[in-house]
Formats: sequence, structure tokens, C-alpha cells
Amino acid sequence: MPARLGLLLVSLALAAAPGAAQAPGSGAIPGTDGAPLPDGVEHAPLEATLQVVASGFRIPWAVEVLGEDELLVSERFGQLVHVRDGEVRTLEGLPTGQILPVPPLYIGGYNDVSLHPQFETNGLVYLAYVGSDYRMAVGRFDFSDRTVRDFEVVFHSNAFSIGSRIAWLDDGHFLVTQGMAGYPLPDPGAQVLANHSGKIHRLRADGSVPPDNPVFDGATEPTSVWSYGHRDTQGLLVEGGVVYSNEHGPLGGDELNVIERGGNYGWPLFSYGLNYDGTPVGEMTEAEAAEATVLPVKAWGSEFNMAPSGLVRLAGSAFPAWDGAFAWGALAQRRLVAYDPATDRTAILLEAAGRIRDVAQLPSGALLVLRDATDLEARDGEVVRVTAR
Ligand SMILES: [Ca+2]
Repeated sequence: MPARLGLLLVSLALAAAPGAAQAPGSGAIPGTDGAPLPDGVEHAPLEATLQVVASGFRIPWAVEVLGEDELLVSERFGQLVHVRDGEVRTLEGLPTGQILPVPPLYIGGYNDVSLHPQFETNGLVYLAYVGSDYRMAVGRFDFSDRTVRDFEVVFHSNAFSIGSRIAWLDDGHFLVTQGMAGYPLPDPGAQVLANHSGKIHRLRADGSVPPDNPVFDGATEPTSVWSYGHRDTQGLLVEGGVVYSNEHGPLGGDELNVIERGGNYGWPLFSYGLNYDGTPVGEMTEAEAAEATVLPVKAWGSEFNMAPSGLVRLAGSAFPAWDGAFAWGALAQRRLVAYDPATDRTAILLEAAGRIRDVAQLPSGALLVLRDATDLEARDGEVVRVTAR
């Protein structure tokens, strides 16, 4: 394996196992173990009851809500699970998901599952996954009778993805994120437009490239690329025509972004985080990055390294004090975290909650969180319903 790819694996290993390396700021979880919480971050534990809806997972990665008691849950190790009225059923007829087979890096595999906006009438479900060729793909199938029919790949990228989320735009097209690539395919990086990693793609529902996608410098035609310079975007949502995403920095530098057409989001030219050896990322100053790239609407530094996964904006939730806030899992801290843009407050809503991969709101206002198994062999990963106490 080329040395550069080996280095990427090492850096991913540090991201996957915080505390395993004594890089600056990574030793303790902020707010515990004597490490202080940074300014602007507070403990605000939910008055909540947690109830297990489904269990038996290793890494449940994404949840899609079909109804109060009906869910689709993707499991990173290549399963899509239908949960209805407490019954848990693994769906058949779907492709193999390829996991990066280097413990503890269980990345790739199945990523996001997403209902087409007209699911009620067309029954279409979309799945982002890394296939046996190590490339990220988006497939769709007809799920109208609750079995998998007519699975077809609609987008086949040219690179691996550490994690991919799907969200639907008001124009009927969808966005799909594609995080850092690397092993075993070459990774030219997020600034190289011909490479699909480190990008957000915009596609028609049939996977074709919309003619009004950006035409970047040096190109003559639009491609799937809608925005670039992303490191690892594992949260994505569209609300009121605005696209929000969160993304992992390296050691800190986690970001909340508003995604603009054709935007360069800066990785690896500039970051508010640090490299794993504690050195700055890139040569750009913040002022230069503000000129040349799109800066995040909110960023957290190396003193609050989260590794955000999933993204929801609470509205009419069981926790009205947090309506209007964004919420996600902080993998590196094993917490549910919220950020309220109205007050610029970051809050820890659930402590010692496990590695939360995704968050959703049910029609009743209750929240759902997915959390990794504490032991992959034991398969004790769960879907948990969070209601007000
Ligand atoms: Ca950025």
C-alpha cells in the first residue's frame, strides 16, 4: 500500500478511536475527566425516557421514518432492516455492501436510506452504499408492498465514501454527500473536481446530472458535483430551501455549513481544527479562506472534538425548549448534542449515550437515536425512542 494511503488509515484510526492517541485536546471528553467545557457549550440534559425500539445491530447507521411505528434502518455491515410495530425484518434483494476491512475502521458498507418525497405514491426508497468495487453508489427500489422490488443503481461514483447522506431538494432532485476516500482507491482529494470524494452531488431522481448543475473552471459541462472541499459530511438536511450539512474536522474543526451551488468548502486548505499531530491544517489564514472558500456558519475547535453524525432540526418536538435547534450524535464524545442558532448555544442533551449515528424526529415529536453496539460481536446496537418524562 502506498505510504500516503497508510497515513490516511492512521488518521482515520485516530478519528475512530478518540483517546487512543494523545494528540492535543484528544485525551479526555470535554466536560468530564477534569477537562472543561469550552465557552458556549453547556450541559442541558433532557428530561427524557429512553425506550429500545429495535436491537441486534452492530452499526445502525441511518434511520428513515415511514410512520410512528414503521422505520427503515440501514446497518453498516450491509443490511437494510424494516421495523414495523416492533417486528424487525432484514430485507432481501439488495447489493453487497463493502466494509473497509481494517479494524477498527468499519467504514463504507451501507450508508443512508431515504424515501423519495413522493414515496406515498411511487414507493421509491433510495440507498447510498459502498459496493464490492469500493465505490459509493446510490440505488433505488420499489418498496410499495414492503418488499424490495426492481433494485437499480442510479448513481455510481468513482471513489470510496467514509459515509454518505441523502437529502431531497424542493425541485425533486436529491443531494448525496461523499466523504473522504482513500484505501484501496487513490484519493486525489476534495479539491480535485474529477474525483467524487469530498463532494456533495446533486442528481435527478433517476440519477442523471441536472443541466443546471455548476460548470466549474476548465470544464465545458456540468457534472454531478454541486459543492466541493468537504472532508466528511455525515449530516444533511433541507429546510425551507436551505441546505444544511455538518462535517467532521480532523482534531476538532467540526462544521455546520449552509451549502451553496458550486461552493468550495475549504478542505484541506483551511480548517478550524488541527491535524492529528497538533499542527494547523493548510496554509490559509481565516481571512484568506473567507475570500477563497465558503466558511462554515458555525465551527467548533479542537477543544470540542465531536465527530458529528446525523442531522435533524427539531420542530414541534417532545422537547419544545430545543425546537429550532439542530441535533446530532457526537461520536467522539458518545453524546447527543444540539446547537441553537438563535442563541449560538451548543448543548449536551444526552450524556454517555453511545456512538449515536443518526437522529430523527417521529410524527409524535419523540426523537429516535441509533447507537452503535458496545461490542460488535454482541450486536447490542439499538434504535432508541426518546420521549419527554
Ligand atoms: Ca470547511
